[in-house]
Amino acid sequence: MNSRRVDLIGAAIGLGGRCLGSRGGPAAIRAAGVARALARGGRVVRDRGDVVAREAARLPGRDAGPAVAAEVARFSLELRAQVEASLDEGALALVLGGDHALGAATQAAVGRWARRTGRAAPGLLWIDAHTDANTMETTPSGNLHGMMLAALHGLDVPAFREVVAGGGRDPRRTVYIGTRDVDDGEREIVARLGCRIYAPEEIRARGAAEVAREALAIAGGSDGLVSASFDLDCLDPAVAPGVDCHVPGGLGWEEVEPILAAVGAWPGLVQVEVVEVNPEADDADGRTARLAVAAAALLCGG
Ligand SMILES: [Mn+2]
Repeated sequence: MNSRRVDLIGAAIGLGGRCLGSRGGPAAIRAAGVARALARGGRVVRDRGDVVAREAARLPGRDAGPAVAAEVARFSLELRAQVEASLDEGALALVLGGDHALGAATQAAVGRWARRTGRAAPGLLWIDAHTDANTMETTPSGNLHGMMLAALHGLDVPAFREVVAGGGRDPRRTVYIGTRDVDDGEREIVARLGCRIYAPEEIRARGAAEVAREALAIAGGSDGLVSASFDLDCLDPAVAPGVDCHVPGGLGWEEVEPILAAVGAWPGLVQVEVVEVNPEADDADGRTARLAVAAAALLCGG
């Protein structure tokens, strides 16, 4: 078992989502025992604490307005610095979320770390019901948690402009898994960029283990370096109700588990995150937070 250190970083943000509930995600995942689960798996865990988004006045309508954009940007620069520091120390950075807007910071941190150390941008496994590839022009909802991959892949999203600077990622090494809710504008963007999408039907038809192998080969490229972002809404809402956006037709835990295990066993894994846990929508017994703990343990090689 790899005894490499895991750095826990909470990303307490809900501003990028439909509601603010996801800001309680890191606390819920900690309360469900994430540190204990990682320690049981033989990992040395250091908790770097939470990066916390402040309140910001949201304008009615599709564009949440300048206060939200400014606070998302401020929060993201702080989170990006935490993840970069962790990568510089050779730890596996595990980020707990928090709405998925946090991905601009975490994935830009991976890209910046790679460039700074003379590497190509690592590949990215995006395990999510959504492609998160909208821009302000294409987004139906206006929610920033659906735009950060557009920004990371070089499209202009003003709120993330400074955050992704120097940290852009290679879309041909970005692979979506379990994705099934793609807006029209996103479909065009993702196809043009050349990202691979494994929808739930393909995973069921071919088997999760085979899809995981193929996805890791694409994302790994020639150097094998990858990061992984796991949105709990990849799972079916009947399995994981405690999320911000419920999309029917999702994967079962038995389908996601081998994928997370394969990612966690991948030697070139540099950063992972478990996001979109919304305790306000979860079962009374915290079922989704417990699944987030199990996912984190698998992603960290436990
Ligand atoms: Mn999602």
